[in-house]
Amino acid sequence: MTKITISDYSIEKVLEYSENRDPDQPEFQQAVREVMNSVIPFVNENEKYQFPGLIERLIEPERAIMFRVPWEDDQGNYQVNRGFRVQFNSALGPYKGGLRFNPHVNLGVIKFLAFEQIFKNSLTGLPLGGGKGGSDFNPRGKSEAEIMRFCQSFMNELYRYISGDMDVPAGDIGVGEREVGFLFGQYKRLTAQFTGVLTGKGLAYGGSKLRPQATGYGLLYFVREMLKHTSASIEGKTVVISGSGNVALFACEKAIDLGAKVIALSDSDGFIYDKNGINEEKLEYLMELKIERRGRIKEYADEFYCEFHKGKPWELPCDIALPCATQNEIEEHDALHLIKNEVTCVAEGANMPCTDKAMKLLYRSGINYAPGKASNAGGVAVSGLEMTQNAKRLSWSIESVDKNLVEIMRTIHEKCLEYGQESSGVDYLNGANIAGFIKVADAMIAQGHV
Ligand code: NDP
Ligand code: 2IT
Repeated sequence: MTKITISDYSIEKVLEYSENRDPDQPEFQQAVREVMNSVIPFVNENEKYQFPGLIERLIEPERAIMFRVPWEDDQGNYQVNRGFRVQFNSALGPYKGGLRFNPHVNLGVIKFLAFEQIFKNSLTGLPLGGGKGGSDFNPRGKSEAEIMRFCQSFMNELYRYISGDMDVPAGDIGVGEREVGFLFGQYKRLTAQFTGVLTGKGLAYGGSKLRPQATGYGLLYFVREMLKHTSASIEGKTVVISGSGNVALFACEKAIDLGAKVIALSDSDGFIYDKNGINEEKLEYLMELKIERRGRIKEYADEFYCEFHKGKPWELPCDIALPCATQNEIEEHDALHLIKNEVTCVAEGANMPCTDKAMKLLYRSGINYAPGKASNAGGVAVSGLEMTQNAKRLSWSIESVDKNLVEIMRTIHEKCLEYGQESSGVDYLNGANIAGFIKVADAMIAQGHV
């Protein structure tokens, strides 16, 4: 096994070390590469961070839990899925991060998400460590009863490893308010404790106002800051959004609210292209379609006589592109289409939706590009506010949560400028990675070699 010596930090050495340890985790290696490309040059220039073992600890989860999730489907068949919780870093606070239920989930995917979460949570300024979990369970087509049985079985194992002061999960792909409700119910039954052990809860039992909206709204607040910095505004801009889940729909709502024209949304079947723009009435239909009925995006095209196409929406001309579906959904050829069509801003609602090559192409073409750990941090930020409200047994008003969210997104933007301002523009990736790293590294150094 290669060892990294402090006198010899190089990006290549660190990546070789990481890849040798987990060669079968491409998404995790991609996330490590993306962070280390910013952090290692910074460490080399700042002696304080040349602390023995710091980088090795940073890329090694404190704990990774894997467990069996047996459940029974509606036909009486026994099913078995795999559950995960990666508790990556608790230097800043209890592990915090969502749960993803999706057939593509494996240990490497959860590790990439938990790793990204460390820096994102650091950027929020709140006392949150980084973690993530989930299962390869596919919720698509499952009945409500099956979802509940699955969630209960998942929690039968997970409850041993979480608590309001230790690890606080929330939602992510395939896990929304319904699933959080079932998970919370089972946790309460197993422990007889009513605590803020999960966020994204329903309003009736400890959820925060605006938590469902927070990631999408926060994304648009961040985009507003990016455009303001170049003396531009969202008003009148054409926006393409991928996905039509929690993040995408509320990003769409806030974009419309701020005067933009949203012409596309998607799901894993394809995308709708509505030349006239999605208005409030159509958005109401979409919320009912995707959140209540869990239907397919194509039904929107049938309802409002617009185009539906298979594939991804990145060939559509737009000013602002907001990938809000999943990792690596903008590949090199997609980025080339966006550049050809003169997109001016790409901000990530999803986690790591751009491949390495796509990201570099966008940045080098002078496009205002924001990485998810900065631009989608609004969701976990309001989760942090939910934890505070739960601890105080209080519920804040919409106005109060929104004001906090706006301020947190503005501050994250400022931190990106502090470490990412270049003569040619803002390198938001470097800015976010370095600002996120500094706080975590300071805490890790102070707490010793643990
Ligand atoms: P949802 O499950 O609510 O929605 C996911 C959306 O993305 C659906 O429209 C889904 O389509 C689509 N999608 C999922 N996988 C694929 C795929 N492989 N190809 C094409 N489309 C796909 O999840 P969220 O909206 O919560 O999450 C979306 C992204 O945002 C994820 O990357 C998540 O990690 C990130 N994120 C979420 C936060 C949150 O608070 N929820 C916070 C910060 C980031 P279909 O219905 O067909 O599967
Ligand atoms: O990726 C994310 O930041 C989330 N899925 C939200 C995590 C949270 O704890 O609210």
